[in-house]
Amino acid sequence: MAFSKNARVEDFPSDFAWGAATAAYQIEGGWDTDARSPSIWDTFCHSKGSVYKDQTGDVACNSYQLWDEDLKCIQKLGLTHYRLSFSWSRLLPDGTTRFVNPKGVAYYNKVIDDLIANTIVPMVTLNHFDLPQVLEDCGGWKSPEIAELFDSYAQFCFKTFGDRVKLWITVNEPYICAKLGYETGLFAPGIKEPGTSVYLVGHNILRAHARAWHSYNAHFRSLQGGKVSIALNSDWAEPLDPCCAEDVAATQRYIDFNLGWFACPIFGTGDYPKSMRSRIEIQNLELGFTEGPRLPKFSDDEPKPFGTADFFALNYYTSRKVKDTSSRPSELSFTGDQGAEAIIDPSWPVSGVSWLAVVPEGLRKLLKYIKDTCNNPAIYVTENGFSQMGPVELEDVDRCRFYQDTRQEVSKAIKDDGVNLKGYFSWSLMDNFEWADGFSVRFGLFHVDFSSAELKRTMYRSGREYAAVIKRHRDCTKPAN
Ligand code: GBH
Repeated sequence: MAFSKNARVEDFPSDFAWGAATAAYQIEGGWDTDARSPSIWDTFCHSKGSVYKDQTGDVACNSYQLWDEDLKCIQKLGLTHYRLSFSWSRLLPDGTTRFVNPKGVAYYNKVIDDLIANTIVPMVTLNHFDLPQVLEDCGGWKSPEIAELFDSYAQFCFKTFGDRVKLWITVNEPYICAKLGYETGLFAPGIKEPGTSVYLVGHNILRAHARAWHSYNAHFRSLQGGKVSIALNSDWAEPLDPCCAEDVAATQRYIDFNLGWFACPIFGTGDYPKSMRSRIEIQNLELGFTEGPRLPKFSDDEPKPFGTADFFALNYYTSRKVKDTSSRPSELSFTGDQGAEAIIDPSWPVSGVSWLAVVPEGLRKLLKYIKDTCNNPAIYVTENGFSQMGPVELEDVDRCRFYQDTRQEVSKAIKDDGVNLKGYFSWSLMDNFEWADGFSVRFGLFHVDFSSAELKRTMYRSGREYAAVIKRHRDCTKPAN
């Protein structure tokens, strides 16, 4: 019984990827160093009242200078994989390939080379929320031209780093980027245009992603042999009242509006979920909205998203109970279209931030759902983690428990549900700039002392436990000789 919480490492495939993830803006700092131009997050943070205590990522973990310290953290954990993102505006300060910043290229070359020298596999995200501000000034993700610009950036990265990087993520969490950036305005660029821009942005991200995947497929795959996907975040969801047909339908809608929005075009029908099309149509009539279709169509004149992922990249954090609200009158908004209210079950413990109800079994269920609805793809969990708020606890026993429970669920997904799970990346390698929550929320396996100039990294207990798991797994899968 005492060991029931510990997943059997033997249940994980011998080539399982044990990783941790970060994102450029959250860790790098050096926001105006060496020709880097501002991203929308620099602008957002520098405008007062957007982020907790007006904190910024100007310095963050200073990984632009302190990469060696990050590498030590990665080595101490014994990670097999490390997921990082590139800062587009560091590599291409005017957003285009007209000018390449050699210092930016040198920085990422060093990171990648050091990882490979230590037999750590890099997984690179091309854009993790930090769109170059110059491109935002021309319409950003709302502009149709962004797809081509993103494709050029992606091809530049494949060309420059693809001899060594074999796992690519085009865009991180299009759902969050579109909804928080352009619907609620809680994230950069802070635009509040409910019910309209969110779908346009989602659409242009899909177009951009599809172009980049097709470029890789046509021009790089045969030579470089890598894989390209897009990281989709999703809650798991269950009906508030399982006996209520409306709640059951609303739950499916909730998943459709979250995961299906991007997964259906890529892994499913090739189009947006039917429930999205029909709910938006109903709301248009209801609200007398006549200015255009809101949810765009995929054009026949350019690469389509269907089939444009070589694996499924899932970011999972939490779960919700869902209540139908489709007959409630609403304003023009994404949530009104969805016709569903998301509720945190009072029996679920909440970690740090209020949105993060701890539901490890939701991950197992979501993995099974993806297996069943997305044609049994190879899956990486590209993010999953547990936050702390308030006083630092280096002995982070709640986080340890969370990771133990999660590994247990993940091992069941592999062993009992036959999910083709290739790897798991914990969010995050170290405490970092947690977007609108600034430095008040800590997700790290390493603590970062933001009050000291050295930004000292110290392993949490959860980091020690993760290192032990990875080591046990390595020992038990080592070929005998
Ligand atoms: C991921 O987003 C990100 O990829 C990563 O960069 C981030 O650090 C990590 O999660 C932890 O948040 O309830 O209105 O306050 C996960 C998506 C975005 C979900 C923020 C919760 C809070 C919005 N998260 N959101 S709100």
